[in-house]
Parts: sequence; structure tokens; C-alpha cells
Amino acid sequence: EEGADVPQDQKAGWASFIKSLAHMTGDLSSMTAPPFILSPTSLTEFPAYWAEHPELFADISEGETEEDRMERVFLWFIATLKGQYTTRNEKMGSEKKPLNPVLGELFYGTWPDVEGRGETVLISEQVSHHPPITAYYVENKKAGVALQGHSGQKTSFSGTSILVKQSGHAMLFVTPKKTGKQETYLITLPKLRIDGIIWGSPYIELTDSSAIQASTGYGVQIDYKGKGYFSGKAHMFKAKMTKASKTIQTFEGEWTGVSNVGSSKGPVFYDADAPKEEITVKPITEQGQWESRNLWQKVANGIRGGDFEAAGRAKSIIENEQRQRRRDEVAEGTSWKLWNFEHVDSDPEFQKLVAMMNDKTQPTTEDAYVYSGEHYKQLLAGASAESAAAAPAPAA
Ligand code: HCR
Repeated sequence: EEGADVPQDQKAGWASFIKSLAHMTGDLSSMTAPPFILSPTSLTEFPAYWAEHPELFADISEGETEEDRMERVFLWFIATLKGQYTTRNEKMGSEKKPLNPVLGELFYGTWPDVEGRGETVLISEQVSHHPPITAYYVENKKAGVALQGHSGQKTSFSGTSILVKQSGHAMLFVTPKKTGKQETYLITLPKLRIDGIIWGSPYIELTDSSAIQASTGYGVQIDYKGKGYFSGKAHMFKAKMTKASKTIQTFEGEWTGVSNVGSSKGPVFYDADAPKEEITVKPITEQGQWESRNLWQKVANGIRGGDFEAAGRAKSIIENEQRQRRRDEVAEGTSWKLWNFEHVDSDPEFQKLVAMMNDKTQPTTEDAYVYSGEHYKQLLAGASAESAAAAPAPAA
């Protein structure tokens, strides 16, 4: 029955939300959805999904050969997918509507240095509100691996599913332990289909293809299929690693489960049951006012506690303040300055890698957000100055 998973008192609200999808013009972020589908988490937190397997991220630079490193990059990429696209279903029962970040919103966190693998840090920032775009930088200095990217979404409605085209791309920078010579990998993003809308229990299926193109000439194309394509299973992929149009290796399986090298009878490539490590974030009381969990605290508490009026009021305060800022900027002839990133129209390394890519997996836009880390570095310097001041004076 339609709306089977929608709470009784929100069925009318869900039905009108579905109707409104047909008239959707811009992005979904501005749309009002009934409370049961709201998530207390902002989209600025999502880039953390790139590093929830910090050991696989760090291990990339340990690869002995160009081919080995390409395979390690691909392994790490596949390992991120389950977290990226199914976490809300696992934690909250279905895909939910995340909080729409404000311009300038920040999300900072780390994964600890365990067994000498090095610390991994995440710097995430909302760099555009209309359309919503989040830029991120993930780095393990010790390992010599860094990821710089940005993510936006263009949504439409098919009548039964929400279709999401991801805009943006990521660049992975690897300094191999073996050669010490930096390699780059351009990563493009899959398309999403949000199914289960009619029942009120949305979930994601990945569609079409994405790719990873290395400066070494190696590349991987990944084709995604849902139920009834390659087999009766959901969340399937097939991938092909090539160099100079020559196939080096194939992979296939479930991105939420087991995948194999070669055919489904080949050796296990990755098992998505492997535990993931969540990011460590400062306590809210120590966060700055632009940091996501601090900024949205009242809204999130309202959503979690079922007090949607309080959530709504808190959200209006934030949004009104934002509107006022934008009006002030217009009046003063100024514009918002990003904290940690710089917008560029394109860059030579990106162009070089795109040219090596198959048309159908190429990103739709060339622009990028280059990490400067200005605000994050100031914060670190401030923190160490504080702890230095608090520490006892060194003995003379
Ligand atoms: C489409 C989506 C917002 C964007 C989310 C993205 C694409 C963001 C970048 C991450 O790296 C991966 C990612 C995962 C999410 O699955 C995806 C979200 C799923 C739903 C949400 C819509 C804006 C909200 C749809 C509202 C429905 C659930 C009623």
C-alpha cells in the first residue's frame, strides 16, 4: 500500500511532498518535507564518508607499482560506497532529508594515528548555498595521501524515483613511499536514484558509471546496476581497470557486500562488512559558531526529540540571519569570503586527466575548490598557543 511506512498523522504531508516533487525546479534542499523524513545531520558532514576506512586510505602510498597503487585507490573507493549511500538507512531506517548547510558552515574532524598509520584530518566547508555545494579536504600527511573535492546535486523526479546527478569531482594526491613522486587520481561520482518514495521509505541505488583516472595512465571504470540487471541483487557493480585501452583486471560484486576479482568466483576483493571508523569531532561546547553541530544544535535536538516546532523555530532563526547577511553584502558591495578554499575555473592537472577519460564518465563541470586551509590552520595554531600557555613553563 502506498505510504505504508509513513506515520499515520503524516500521510497527508507525505502525499503533498510527493506531489511537489513533480514541480521541483531547482534543488530539493528548499523543499518542505514531513518531520518523519528529516535527518538531524547536515550535508557538510558527508565528506567524512571518504575516510571511514583510514587504513585503506593510508595504505595507498604503500603500493609497490603503479598498477598496485591504482588497485589500492580503487579498493579504498569501493570501501567508501556503503557508508556514503546506505548509512542513513542503517542508522535511521531509511534515507532521510539532511539539513541544508548555510554558506560558510564548517565541519572539522580527525581519525587517530593507530599503529603508525598517521592521523587523518577532514576539513569540510559549505562553499555555496544556491546551489548547495560542499568542498572538502582529507589528508593523511604521514602517509602522503590527500583528497580534495567538492560535491553538489541536481535533482529531478521520474514519477516514482528522485534522480540525483552529482556535480563535482575529487582529486586524490598520492606520494608513493617507493618513488616519492606525486601521482594524481581524478575521481568522478555516480548518479543516484532514490527509490521507495511511494512507500515512504526511501533508499539509494547507484546508476550509470563513474571512473577513476590516474596520471600514471591507469584507469578504472565502474558500472553500477540495481535489482534485475546483472542479477537479482541490489547495489551491484562491475569494474574494469585499463591502461592504454588494454584491460588489466576486472572486478564485480556488491558495493554493500562482497566483491571479487575477475568473476564472482574469483578471490574476494572487498567485504563491506568490514568495520568502519567514525570521525572524531570536538565536543560541541568547544566548537566555533560556524561548526556544523554547534550551529544546528537546537534544530538537531528538536528533530531527535520529536519537538518539530522548536526545530522549525531554530531553523528560521538561522535562515533569517543568513538572508540578512546576504542583504548586507549586497548593500555593502562585498561578497562572502570562503574560510579554507579558493574557487578556480579549472586547472591543468584536471584537464590532463579528463582528456584521458572515457566521455561518459567525465565530470560535467571543470571548476574546483582548492584547499588553502587558512581557517583550519589558524585554529590549530590558536589551540597550540593556548595549550602552550596552559602548560607549565619549561624548567630553565
Ligand atoms: C541526495 C541527498 C543529498 C546528497 C547526498 C550525497 C550525494 C552528498 C555527497 C555524499 O558524498 C554522498 C551523498 C549521499 C546521500 O545519499 C545523498 C542524499 C540522499 C537524499 C538527499 C536528498 C537531498 C533528500 C531527498 C529527500 C528524500 C529522502 C525524501
